[in-house]
Amino acid sequence: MLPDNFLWGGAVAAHQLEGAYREGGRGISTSDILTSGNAQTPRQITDGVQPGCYYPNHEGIDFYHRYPEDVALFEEMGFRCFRTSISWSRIFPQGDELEPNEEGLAFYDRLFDELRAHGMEPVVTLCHFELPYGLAMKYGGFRNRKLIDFYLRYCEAVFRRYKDKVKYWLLFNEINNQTDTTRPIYALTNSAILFEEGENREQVTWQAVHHELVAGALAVRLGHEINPAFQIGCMMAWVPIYPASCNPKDMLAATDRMHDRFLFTDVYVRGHYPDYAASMWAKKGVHIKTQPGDEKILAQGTVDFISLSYYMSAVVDHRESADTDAKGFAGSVTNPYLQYSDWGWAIDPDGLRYSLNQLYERYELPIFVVENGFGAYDQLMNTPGDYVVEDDYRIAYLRAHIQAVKQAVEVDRVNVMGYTVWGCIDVVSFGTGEFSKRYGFIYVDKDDQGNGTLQRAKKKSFYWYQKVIATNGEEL
Ligand code: BGP
Repeated sequence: MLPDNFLWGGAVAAHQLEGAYREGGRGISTSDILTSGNAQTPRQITDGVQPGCYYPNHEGIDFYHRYPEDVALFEEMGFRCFRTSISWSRIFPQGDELEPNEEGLAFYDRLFDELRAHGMEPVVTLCHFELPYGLAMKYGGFRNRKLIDFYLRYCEAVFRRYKDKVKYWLLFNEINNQTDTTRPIYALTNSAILFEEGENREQVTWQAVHHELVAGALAVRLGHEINPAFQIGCMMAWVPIYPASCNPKDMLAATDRMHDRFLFTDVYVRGHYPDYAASMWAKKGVHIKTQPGDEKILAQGTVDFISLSYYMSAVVDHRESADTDAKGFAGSVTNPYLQYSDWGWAIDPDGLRYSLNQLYERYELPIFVVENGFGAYDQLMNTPGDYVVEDDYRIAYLRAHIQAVKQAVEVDRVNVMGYTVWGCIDVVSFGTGEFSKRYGFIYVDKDDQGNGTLQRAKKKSFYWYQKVIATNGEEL
């Protein structure tokens, strides 16, 4: 059995659903300059907001105005928690102001009050893929150490304001995405960095990572000073990397690639860089500039829990000749034992159980699965009844993954705090900017060009998840 206080719910991020991108004094954020793309064409980063370009996040699903209706639907499903993020540029429009924007703060007061009134614990990501664009333009993003102060000023403002409304906080969403320096969207969304022509991307990225780890540790300390009951966690994109064969060289290659992930959790949980960091950086030709006192900061600001997103696994083959262009995940070869989604993501529920075990064995800290879900093209039914989409494929994916969480808890004794389904209501896809890559239990009438009434309607999975929560995961 899962514990009675298991945090069932759903997850979203401000920039993917709020819309109202210039309302309430909000400044432009790094996600506002991303056009829409699709499975073949990547999203473009434009030079500021350009006339004539389509930016799907500007409207999102207009959650900013419609949240009461959505929160009522979440309550109907029985959510015990709801994970969203605060849009940093609603609070500090340019990022470097001395005082926060009251209108922005007031919006989240209303949202968190609404959630609590409907029985949901807010789980809040401080920085989910959007930083004030001003910080990118004026300071070069997190490559600049000054960003630590701006981040802390922002954290302090929201920690104090929502001290009695929010208990669970996440520092930086999927902080490890940026280790893939081949895709500039990650540097932009993780760190407000726009790469310059010819610069050493690894150097810039790992320096930014250091600043973010220091900023995160300081935020943990600050948060605990403001309210000792705060639970503050890191947030990782967790993709377990399997060896392509039992050739020990593949095993070593997999271990090596996992270091890109473990480095972050090692620092967050143990409070210091692991020894392998030095060889990783040396291999990449990276030299991290630190300041006296950084070590102490990291040691004193360790997290209370680990949170992660889990969608897929990947496979590494040590041979340079291997076809690593397979599917979904950079540098991965195809896994013949798994099925893939329409976007090439390997469907692997056992990989979730495996990951929970790996992390728990290593750290013995509670783990929160704050993202898991199935992006798919949904077909509206010709004659809708109680629901408008028969999404049995989504139910099958979620059922298998929840089963995996249960086995991890019940059989392997991993301490899992909760599980929130990504995109519990249809939102703009982060990776492609499409709207037709849908994850929701709730359908939103909108297409890839931005047309639609934005009306909400239930899918079959809505009723399924309602039953899952009502039985605390016993009926899947
Ligand atoms: C994670 C992000 C989310 C999200 C999700 C699904 O990387 O934290 O913001 O959108 O993945 O990805 P996508 O929208 O690209 O399908």
